[in-house]
Amino acid sequence: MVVLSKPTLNNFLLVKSCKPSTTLLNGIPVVDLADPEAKTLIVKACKEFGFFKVVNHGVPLEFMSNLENEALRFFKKPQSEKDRAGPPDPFGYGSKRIGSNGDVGWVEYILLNTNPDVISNKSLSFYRENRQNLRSAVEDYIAAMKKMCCLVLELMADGLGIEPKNVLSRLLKDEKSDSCFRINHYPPCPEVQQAALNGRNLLGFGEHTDPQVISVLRSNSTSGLQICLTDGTWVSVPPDHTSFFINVGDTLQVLTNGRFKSVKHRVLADTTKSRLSMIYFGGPPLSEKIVPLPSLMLKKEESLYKEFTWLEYKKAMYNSRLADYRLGPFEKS
Ligand code: GA4
Repeated sequence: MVVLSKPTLNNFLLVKSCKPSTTLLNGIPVVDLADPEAKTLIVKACKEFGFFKVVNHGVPLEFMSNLENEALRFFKKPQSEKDRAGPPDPFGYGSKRIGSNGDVGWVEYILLNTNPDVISNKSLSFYRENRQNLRSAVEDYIAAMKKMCCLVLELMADGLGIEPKNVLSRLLKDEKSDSCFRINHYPPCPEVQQAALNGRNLLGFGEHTDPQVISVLRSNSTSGLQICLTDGTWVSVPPDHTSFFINVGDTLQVLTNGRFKSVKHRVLADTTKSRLSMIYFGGPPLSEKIVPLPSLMLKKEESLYKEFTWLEYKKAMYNSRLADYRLGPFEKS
């Protein structure tokens, strides 16, 4: 039994209900990784949405459901046991609080860093408290996500017509790559109905962009994910437990000098069904300078951003609220 103490709706973020338009609902780009046109479709999707769905990815469904089942086993544990892997520092188990600057959501989660050399104490204690099965399921899954992200980044470079092929993927392949992995569990929230009656939705995870280069999300079949289009409209993304969803992160926006936009997204809570999502965030090494890729820049094109390292960006990010426009202070005026 999941014990997230009863929400008093005032304590949680409520957002105005929005009816997504059906035409846009079906308009989320889908990329078949085996399609020879994949590189072109990826670039188009990154420019127009900062978001796309990946099919024909070669990751067996069983592989994803194995981790999903292991994760559910963890979230079903008594609260006191889960709390032993928290509070997040930022890694470890967390419930309702997101980050350390006052953001909350109707969610419990586990956040892990992926580099075995610099694995945090909280990640270690999470693994220690849990069955070996969970650790190997997480590690195998992360390895598969890293591989898929690198393939997507290589197709991206190809689609952008830049060289070398690994100009983006090397950031994740680097042994010091600062990537992380998150499993979010959104328990059903009956009080959502009450909020809906008042024309409001309850947030599972508030709007934000991902700070890293690229993120890949897989969820069960419960809806909730919404993305914000460039015109500011929010649209619901129909869940698909067999596919992956790719997000452009802030770092990739800078690397492409704004050609690709990091996508604002959020998750709404559900009345009856629980949602489980797993997200791999591919990040560069801490010392990496985040500047537009020289091979992409046109003659006389200037960077839209001041120079910064991933470490500097991370420091700023931990001082920010979830919904902040984190790239703002790094833009050239
Ligand atoms: C959003 C994307 C990832 O989930 C995350 C989040 C991180 C955290 O939960 O610790 C942050 C958030 C995320 C950006 C702003 C800060 C930090 C919570 C928060 C309020 C793991 C990440 O890398 O940045």
